[in-house]
Amino acid sequence: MKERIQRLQDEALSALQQSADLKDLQNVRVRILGKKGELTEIMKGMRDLSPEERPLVGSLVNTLKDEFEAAFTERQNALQQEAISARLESEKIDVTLPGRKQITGSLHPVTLVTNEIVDIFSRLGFSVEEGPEIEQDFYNFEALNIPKDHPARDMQDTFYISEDLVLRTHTSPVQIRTMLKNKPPVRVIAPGTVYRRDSDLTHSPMFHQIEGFLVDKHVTFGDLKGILTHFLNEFFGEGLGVRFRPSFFPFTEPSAEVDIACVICGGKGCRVCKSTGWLEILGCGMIDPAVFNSVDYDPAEFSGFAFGMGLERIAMLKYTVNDFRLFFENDLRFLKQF
Ligand code: 2U9
Repeated sequence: MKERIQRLQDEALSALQQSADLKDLQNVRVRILGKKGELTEIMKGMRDLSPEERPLVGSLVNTLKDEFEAAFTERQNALQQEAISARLESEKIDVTLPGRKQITGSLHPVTLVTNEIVDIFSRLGFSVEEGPEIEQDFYNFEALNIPKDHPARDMQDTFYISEDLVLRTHTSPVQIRTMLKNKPPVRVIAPGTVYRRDSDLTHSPMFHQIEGFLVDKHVTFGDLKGILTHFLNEFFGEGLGVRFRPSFFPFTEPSAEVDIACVICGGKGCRVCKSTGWLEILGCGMIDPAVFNSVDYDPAEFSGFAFGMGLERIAMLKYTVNDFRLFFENDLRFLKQF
């Protein structure tokens, strides 16, 4: 029996040493200490031993068991360490390699000019208002003093959804909604998408506008000139040439168009300004009393001014973009330059 135990001890310890991985190691354990393991069999056989032999064999079995457990733990630790080292080796990363390029988006030039214009007017106390793009006839035309027979209402110029619903042709209905909700004084800037049935080299059926208006007691055309001149100097630079020319809009009286000295030639005359030295940049005027009547403001008590500009045109002049269609093509080679 003693020899059998001794043999088993040599065999078991050498099997542990030779096990190549953790699975192998577990198999050795089962083979020795499992339910039908060799050491288990020896222990079962102990009941057949004489009382004199039993303590000696018992002590040998216990020693074998302790040594086996100790060797098992040692080998297990060694194999686990080997597994970790192998994994570290196989998953090694070279931190000196260049990183993967992060592709970051950029703001669309129309968004950039919108943000800048909103910032300038925010500093003057204007707040931003928005409204629906599908608009009722009343807000888009009627309240703005655009009569039933006005050409702007023609099917040729406006997208009709039904007899009473249109895709808004300007952001002016936002101002009507604002005035119906608030009593003066009001100071609002309204950026947004607008739609017109126009599509050629310089027109898109969808484009962007920003309009502003201010209503209070004693507002004059002088206030309008002052605010817009300040805005244009902030946006295009100090000392910019600015001129106001008489014009006509149904919703303002008197009305004006504003020109700035050509941003390309500085006023000398070039292809962009068609040799005039000037570029038309926005429209404006004193809000027509008829508009005040439709929102229940008393034109005897209040006066105000309004202005509007096309944002694609502003972006073209600010960033010297010569083709209007670039704003709508979403070509990343163009967009990522901003
Ligand atoms: C209310 C009263 C008056 C807004 C105005 C203009 C002049 C104007 C155009 C510029 C180029 C539109 O994008 S564009 O085609 N706009 O010339 N807009 S006055 O006047 C208003 C607006 C709302 C209640």
